[in-house]
Amino acid sequence: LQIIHMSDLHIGAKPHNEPTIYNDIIEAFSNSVEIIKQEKPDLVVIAGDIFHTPKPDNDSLRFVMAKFKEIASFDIPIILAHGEHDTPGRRESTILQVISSALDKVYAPYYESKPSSSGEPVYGNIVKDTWMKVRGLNIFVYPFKKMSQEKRKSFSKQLLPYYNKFIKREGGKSIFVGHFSIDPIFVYDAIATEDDLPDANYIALGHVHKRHIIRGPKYFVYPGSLYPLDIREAEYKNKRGPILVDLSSDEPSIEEIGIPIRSNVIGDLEINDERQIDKKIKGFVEVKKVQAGHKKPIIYLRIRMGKNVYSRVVLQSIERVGKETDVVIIPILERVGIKEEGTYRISSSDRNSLDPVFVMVNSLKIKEEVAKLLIELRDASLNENDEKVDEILSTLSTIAYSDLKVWI
Ligand SMILES: [Mn+2]
Repeated sequence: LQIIHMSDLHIGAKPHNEPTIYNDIIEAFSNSVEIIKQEKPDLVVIAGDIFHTPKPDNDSLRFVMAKFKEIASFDIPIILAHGEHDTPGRRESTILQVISSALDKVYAPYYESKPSSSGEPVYGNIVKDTWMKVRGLNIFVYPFKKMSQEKRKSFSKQLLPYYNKFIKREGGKSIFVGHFSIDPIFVYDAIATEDDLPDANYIALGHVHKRHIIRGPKYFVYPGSLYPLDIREAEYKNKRGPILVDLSSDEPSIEEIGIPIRSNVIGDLEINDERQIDKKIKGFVEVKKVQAGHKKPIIYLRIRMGKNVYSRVVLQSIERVGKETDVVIIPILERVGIKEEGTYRISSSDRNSLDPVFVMVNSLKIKEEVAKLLIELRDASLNENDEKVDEILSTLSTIAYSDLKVWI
């Protein structure tokens, strides 16, 4: 009993509007499908964020459907879990539901909330609705819903305990598939802890873009993003590609299958004099190009600009050098040494920089209280909770009013 587990493909993403990355992401999935055709597992599980957006471009959609058809032609079923990127905010069919209704052997379990008349717990029904049996294996797909962080947490607290009842009652082998982060793997938006995870033989997770493989007491894996989507992910030195899980014996065996990925490198340069920019950048790029071998690298170039250097001049230089060396250079500009003029820097190694509240407070110079409300407002509107939207708007206007009073 073998499973290929992947997640966070983000097909259709075009970070920094860079076609090379768009194509690389597609190629990475293509190569993974070749591995699937070689290994011929009993099942393929993709644990969310197959697409980068709920309505992917037609080329991405056509490509994914062709690849799924190829896999299905080997009589291998595909289980798709929904992630935050491929689930629409409105109540409408999801792209994964569309695909699964069009293709044989492709399943995308989805829980549609039904009004409960009695107010009785419906969690048992949710588990039942999103539970599948394929080749004797029980597959539980945790439902993904666009909800606020708090709601997601209380939902998981109530729903997760139900899985063990079903797992025990059914017996045999079982896997649990979910798209969420857990404490302590990724604390910031965790909705549960490792202890809360069901006692399935294997737990196929998605959402965390850095690879994590945990072999016992619970066996769970975050395969991570298939291709680095930004400078932060370019720093992850893990293998990329499918995870091959063998459930034949008591303890699952977990194997990483690497696929070739273009090297994504990070460079740091400090520029204080505009006259030497081209030479400096070119020298750096040439070295990285040689190190990368046969396939030209993608270079995330972090440039610390001195006081008298114009960002426009730096960007023009990068464009020139990129063309000349035929290398994709993604500039990340930071201003140094003029803090007093009101500029700021967010270091990517700073854990806090992942926190949207921190980013908003520092970049927009707003109160923490307001930043939190704005994030809640976004969640409420995604969730189409009109009541909550009104409530937040009225709170915001009160805060703004009391702020104004200080100035009047
Ligand atoms: Mn993702």
